[in-house]
Amino acid sequence: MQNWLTKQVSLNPERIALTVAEQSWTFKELQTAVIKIAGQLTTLAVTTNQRIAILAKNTAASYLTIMAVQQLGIQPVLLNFRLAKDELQRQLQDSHVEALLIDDELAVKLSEWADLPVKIYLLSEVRSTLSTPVKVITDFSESAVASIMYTSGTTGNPHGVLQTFKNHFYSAMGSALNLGLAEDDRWLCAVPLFHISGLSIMMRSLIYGMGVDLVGHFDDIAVTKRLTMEPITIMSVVPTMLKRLLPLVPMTGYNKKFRCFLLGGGPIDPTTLAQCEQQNIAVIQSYGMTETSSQIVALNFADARLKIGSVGKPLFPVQIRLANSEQGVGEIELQAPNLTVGYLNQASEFARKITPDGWYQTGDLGFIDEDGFLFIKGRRDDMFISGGENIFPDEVEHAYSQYPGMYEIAVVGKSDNDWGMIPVAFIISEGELNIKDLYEFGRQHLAHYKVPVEFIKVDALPKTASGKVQRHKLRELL
Ligand code: S0N
Ligand code: AMP
Ligand code: MG
Ligand code: MG
Repeated sequence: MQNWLTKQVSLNPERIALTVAEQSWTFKELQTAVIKIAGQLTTLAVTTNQRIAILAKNTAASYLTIMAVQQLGIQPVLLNFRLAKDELQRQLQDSHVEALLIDDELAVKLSEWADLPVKIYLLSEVRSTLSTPVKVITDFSESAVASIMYTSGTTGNPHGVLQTFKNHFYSAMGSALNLGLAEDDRWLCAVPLFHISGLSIMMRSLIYGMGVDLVGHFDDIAVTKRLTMEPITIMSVVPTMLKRLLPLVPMTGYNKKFRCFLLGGGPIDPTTLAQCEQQNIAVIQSYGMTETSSQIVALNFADARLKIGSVGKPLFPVQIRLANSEQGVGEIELQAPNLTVGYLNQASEFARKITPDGWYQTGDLGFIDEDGFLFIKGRRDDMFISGGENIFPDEVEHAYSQYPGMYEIAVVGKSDNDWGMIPVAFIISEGELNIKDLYEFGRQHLAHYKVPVEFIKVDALPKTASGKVQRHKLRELL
């Protein structure tokens, strides 16, 4: 296919492509700004490598820079700014990047990150560089990698998910064939661009010719104001965001053009969904993952009220099946053109998740009702989700295994009204460990959302005959 930005400029040059606070860019203006940044990156000679890492908040500068990198045929590696330095370092090493672009909104962390094994540039530095004239790529080849995002696994080591242009295209198609497209659609993006929840909005914008309203920080009051005052039609949310927004919905609802919240990224409680129904707020629940470049299963407008709690039916390009289903619940497996082509430099890790007959094993458990609607029923492994961020207990336990005096630690998720789940640790230690020190240690080595909020001292951990900790028994204790 022709470069989507070039194509969109030829189709809809004057349409609004991006709005950030009070500033807007048409597709033509967006292209001009993006090509300028592409030229500045070229001057800085960071464009000789196949990949460039970006660590950013949702700012106009980062949005334009991700696009600029793609326009040069380079793969942006999108990093989560909430990660600790150790975690970022592992991802930078795994992806073999040489340059890291950091958004100025994160400049306060610069001294902490200064010794990361890469050359660091602030986006303002890029912006003040002379722009070399550049040729952008003419085609977005289907097999070319458009973006890379890291996800962890049960073993705790991160995998770089390769998202191709084909993956993004089919993901956007699946979404549009379900939600429909309105010519004046404008999608509010408060979910991070470093997650597929956020980046998929940018990619849909290029494919649909749709406006994006980019929000830098999720502030529930400010977002409510935007949803009310601006002609925004759709907003992607994780459950934590929806729960914060609900009490603030104005009596008269949002602006007249508002169509729905697209909800995903983790399980939601039935009470919140019932409340949305009562308040007449349309919520389209969806199920997807980084490996599928966003949702693969979603409700539609007609069924959203009838099948509350379900994540819907597989989108047009997607097939799912349940494996080893006991009493109707089994692991969700899928085939789809938006499934990643694999993990960067870790082909065998990905191959392990593909069945002999070619289906991808998600690790999620589900149930399909008599009408074909999917209900998510937890995980095959111990992963749990806090505010849309995945937490793998092994990773947290591994970090703490280095802690002086710690004999054993087992981490499980405890349900929490705001975050969905929060991490709690059971520990066996030599003598009393200082809780504050334990907490601070975690914050040094792990993203803050992964740090246990409670450390419970025990004499023994429940184990199987083979010595594996029985986390379900610990969860029962909570
Ligand atoms: C929920 C968010 C916005 C909360 O962050 P907030 O309020 O901005 O926090 P800060 O002000 O930055 O910090 C305040 C304190 O809160 C801690 N904190 C921040 N986040 C979390 C968290 N998740 N869990 C626990 N604590 C958290 C901070 O650490 C800070 O504390 P201190 O000072 O002690 O450090 C934010 O977490 C957020 O943006 N979450 C969303 C992440 C997300 O988008 N996840 C989705 C990932 N999955 C996918 O992308 C696949 C599914 C998908 O594609 C999709 C998903 C949703 C909707 C649509 C789709 C789609 O298919 O298109
Ligand atoms: P990520 O790897 O960060 O993209 O997260 C994807 C995971 O989030 C999935 O494998 C599921 O475990 C979980 N997830 C996504 N959507 C839902 C949903 N609607 N209900 C329950 N879990 C979900
Ligand atoms: Mg994942
Ligand atoms: Mg906040």
